[in-house]
Amino acid sequence: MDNHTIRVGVIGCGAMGKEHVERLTNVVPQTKVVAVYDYVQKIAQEVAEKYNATSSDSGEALIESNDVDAVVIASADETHAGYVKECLKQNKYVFCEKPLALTAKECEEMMELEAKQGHRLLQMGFNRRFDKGYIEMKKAIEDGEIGDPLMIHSAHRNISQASGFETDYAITRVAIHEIDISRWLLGDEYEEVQVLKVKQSKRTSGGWLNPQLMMFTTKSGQRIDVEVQTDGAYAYDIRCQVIGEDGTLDLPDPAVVTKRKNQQVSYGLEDHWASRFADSYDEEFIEWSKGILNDQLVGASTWDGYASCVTSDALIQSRKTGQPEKVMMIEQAEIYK
Ligand code: ISE
Repeated sequence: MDNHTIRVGVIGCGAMGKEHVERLTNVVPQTKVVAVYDYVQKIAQEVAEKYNATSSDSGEALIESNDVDAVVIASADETHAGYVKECLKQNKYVFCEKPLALTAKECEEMMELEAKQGHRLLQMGFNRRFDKGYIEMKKAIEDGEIGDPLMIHSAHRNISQASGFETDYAITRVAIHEIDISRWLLGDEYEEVQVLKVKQSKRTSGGWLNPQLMMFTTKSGQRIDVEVQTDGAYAYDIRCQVIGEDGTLDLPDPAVVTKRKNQQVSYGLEDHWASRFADSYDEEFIEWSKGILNDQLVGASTWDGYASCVTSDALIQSRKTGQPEKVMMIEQAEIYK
């Protein structure tokens, strides 16, 4: 790595991985994709050819390569932990899509490795922290504009899912964004979580539970409700309303023209997360590259990945028991404070 260009290797060339390769090449000024890997070799070779990169023989070979300064992990969820640990052992910067791992124990191992290296090396793919709307809400909260925040009402609605979707994914792949953004907005950790039963939608295309209603209580007693519709919703629609002592804050819809016609006012909504949050995905990588060059990452950390993993586990447990479940976390290491 020279002072200006970070040579990046991307593991996983599915839809998300390809989009990241594109933005690391054409949007982020300080990065260049030099290597890619996908378990489907043909896909990796096509991407490598298009972006003038090398197609690596394995994820481990890509991480080890002396030509790669930093790694982006956008492969299948169950492969994240192994690749992250490899990067941390080698003191390489790494960007990991959610979830960070499938078990809290693996996140703990990662935090140990990172602490040994003595500085933050990992940024999680919690892109909403870079969305203009959420940033403005956080600032308003921190500036005391609505007094003490008391609760959050939120909704995460999807039109459809890729095949193979399962009930747990509503937590580990979908609500995980609300798990992260709510604790980020409120600056607090969770005490207890619960999944409440709700009448099921006929518009679900598979056998998984949809919708699900999730409740969170923070350490200071704030309550958060998250309605999760993973299939059959009218649009990709993300709602977030923070209720404070002195006022409320609403997440804005993306800027679009409103139409007045036939005695009605209307405006369009997005159909997919990639377009709804496109700007925030760009921004998270721009900030990641600056963080690497200054050795000071600002996005969500391994600790945040761990917190979302422990919270997901407690929610899954609550769905099974029908009871509220405690969120039990270890002590936070110095490098995340
Ligand atoms: C996807 O992985 C996301 O991150 C989206 O925000 C979520 O809405 C979608 O359901 C997930 O599959």
